[in-house]
Amino acid sequence: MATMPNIRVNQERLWQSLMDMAKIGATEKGGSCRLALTDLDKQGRDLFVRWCKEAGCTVAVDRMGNIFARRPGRNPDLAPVVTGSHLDTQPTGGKFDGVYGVLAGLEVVRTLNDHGYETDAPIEVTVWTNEEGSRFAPSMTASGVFAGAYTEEYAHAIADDQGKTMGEELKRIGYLGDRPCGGQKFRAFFEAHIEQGPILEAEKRTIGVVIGAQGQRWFDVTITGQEAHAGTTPMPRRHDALLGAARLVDRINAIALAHAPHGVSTVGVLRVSPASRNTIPGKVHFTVDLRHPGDEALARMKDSLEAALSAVCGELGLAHELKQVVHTKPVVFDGDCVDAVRKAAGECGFGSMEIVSGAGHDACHINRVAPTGMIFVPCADGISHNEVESATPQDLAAGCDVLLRAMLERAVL
Ligand code: HGY
Ligand code: MN
Ligand code: MN
Repeated sequence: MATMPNIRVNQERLWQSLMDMAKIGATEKGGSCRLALTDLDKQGRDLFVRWCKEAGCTVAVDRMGNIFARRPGRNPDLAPVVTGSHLDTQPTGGKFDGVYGVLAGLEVVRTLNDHGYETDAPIEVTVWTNEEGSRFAPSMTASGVFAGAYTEEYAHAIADDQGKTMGEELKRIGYLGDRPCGGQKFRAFFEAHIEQGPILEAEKRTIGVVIGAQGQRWFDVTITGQEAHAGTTPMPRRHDALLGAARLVDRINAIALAHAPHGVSTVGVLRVSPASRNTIPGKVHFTVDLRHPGDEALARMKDSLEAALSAVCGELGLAHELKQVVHTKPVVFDGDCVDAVRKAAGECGFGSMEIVSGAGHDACHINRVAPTGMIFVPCADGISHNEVESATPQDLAAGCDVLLRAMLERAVL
C-alpha cells in the first residue's frame, strides 16, 4: 500500500461532537437516556445524518434502521471499509458507550476531508439499531439481522413492555429504510468503544487491541406461587413467589462465583405481582444475564441455573418457567484486523495490550460476515452503563487515531 499519511484526528472536534450528541437525552446526573427507537433516539440519528451529509457523505438506511454514511473512494467497485457502533443507550447510560464508536467514525471522515485524502475503497460509518437490548431484547438486534443471526420478521416483531414492536417504532420515527438488511459486503469492519471495564486503566494502557468477546446467555424467568392474605396465611402454608425469587437471586450470584475468575451473572430486572403490600406475591418475573469467555463453562452455568430453579421452587411449592432469550457464543476477531489495530497503536506511539471484551458489541455479529476488529480506550474507574461514565479527550482521540490508521491500512491499496 502507499505510504501511510501521518495525519491525526481533531481531538477538540471529536470531543465537541460527543458533547453535542450528549445534549440529546441528557440526564440530571450527566448521563444519556436515548432508548432504542424513541423520539430521543430519532433526534440523535437525525443529528448524525445531518453531520454526515455536511461532511459530503451519502446516507442509506436499511429495513432495520441501520444507517450507512458513505464517503466515496477512488474505486466505487471496491467493498467499503466500515466503522461504527450504536447511538441507543441504557436508561441510565453514559455519554460514550456506543456514541464514541459512531462519532469516531465521523471524525475519521472529517479528518480525511481536512486533508483532501482520497482512499481507494469507500469508507462507511454505520449506526446499528438497538445494540443495548434494554427496551427491546435481545441486544445487538439489528447487527444480528445484518449478519444473519436473526430474521427481519423476528426482529420487527420484538415488542417492548408496552407492546410496541420494533417494526412499528422504526416506521414511527421514520427509520424503516427500504434497503434490505444484510448482504452488503464489507472489506473490513472496525468498532471503537470504551472498554467499560477497569483493565486498561489499571494497566495504564491507552489502547485495547480487542482479540475477542465473551459469550453470553440471557433468560426470562417466571416464578408462580399463590397470592394470599398477608395476615391470615400461616407461614408453612405459603407459596411466596418473591421468597423463591430472592433465594434464586443469591443462587445465581453463587453460580458466577463458582466459575471464577471469568464467570459473571446479573439479575437486572425483577417484577412482582400483584405488588400489594398485604398480598403474598403470586408471581415474579426476572431476567438473568450469564457470561463467560468459554462456551462450555457458559453451558455449565446454564445447567446450574436450571438446577437451582428446580431445587428452590421444589422446596417452596412454586412453579417456574425458564426461557432462553439469546445465546451468543464467544467471538474471536479476525487476525489481520487485530494486527492492523496493534500495528496502528504502535505507529501512533500508544501503549496497548490485548484484551477480551466483557461486553457484547455489534462487531461480535459483524465478525460473522466480514473481517472485524475492535479498538478499546479506557473509561474512568471502568464504570459504564452508569451516568457517571467518562473518558478523557486524549484517550478518545488516541483511539480515533488508531481507528483512522487501521482503516487506511485496508482502504488504501
Ligand atoms: O450487554 C452488553 O454487553 C452491551 O452493552 N449491550
Ligand atoms: Mn456499547
Ligand atoms: Mn452498552
